[in-house]
Amino acid sequence: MTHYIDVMEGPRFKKVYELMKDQPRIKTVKRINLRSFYDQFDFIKRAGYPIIVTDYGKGCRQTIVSNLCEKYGKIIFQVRKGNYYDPIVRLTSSREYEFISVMDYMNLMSEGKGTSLYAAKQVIENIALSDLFTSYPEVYTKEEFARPRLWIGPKGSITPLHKDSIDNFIHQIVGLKRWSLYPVRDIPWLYMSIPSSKPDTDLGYSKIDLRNVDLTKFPDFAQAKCVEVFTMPGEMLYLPMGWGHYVECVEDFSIMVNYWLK
Ligand SMILES: O=C(O)CCC(=O)C(=O)O
Repeated sequence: MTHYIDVMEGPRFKKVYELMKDQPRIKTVKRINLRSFYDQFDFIKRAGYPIIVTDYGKGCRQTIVSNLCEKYGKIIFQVRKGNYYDPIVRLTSSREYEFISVMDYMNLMSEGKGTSLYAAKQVIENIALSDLFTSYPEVYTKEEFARPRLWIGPKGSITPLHKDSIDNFIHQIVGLKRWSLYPVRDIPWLYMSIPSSKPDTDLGYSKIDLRNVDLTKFPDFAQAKCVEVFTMPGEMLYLPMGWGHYVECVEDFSIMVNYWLK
């Protein structure tokens, strides 16, 4: 049985699903170095599996925090809070956010007080990538990427289960994140739907709360098989379009920048 026809009918996802529906399963995500990633990218892209680059570049947490406070302290972050994580709420438009200056957010973090606030997906056009110890992946031109996004969060920050509409390059600069990845072939079992605010998209949000899965409500989820992986400081995860993912910060402080294609 296929759930949520809308998500299966996304303009690009439909083709990706046809290509990947018989893709052999993997038990772990392969790790390679940056040179091999660049050399083999055409093949990696066609194969459609996530891959981790081990030497994309570590950052110094203290330097990043002082750069952010001293140079960009007045910029306003829109941080996730409250009902944001409710899988049903996120299919509507009433997610809760708070607006807070970079300086105030970083101060709360260093005092261990901002534990329920996740500065996720921040647009960082005014922040120099070099101040965050990161740079664009060299597999496409800069113009082919959307604006990079910054994700800063304390331990326990999560992003609920969803799929993106485009390939993603995720640079873990500081801290550790756990990724529960679901291959494209399992999307029909993830009870995903297109958010009402974004029709005609390849995005998909799941109704399942992975922190507490209710199999009586979502029985077909039992058929989905997750590949779990941790991203460590200095690593870059290449996540092909259409893979479902649920993400959790598992160390006290995570700093990550991601690069979606346009
Ligand atoms: O790191 C996170 O919390 C979520 C990241 C994510 O979902 C993405 O980059 O697509």
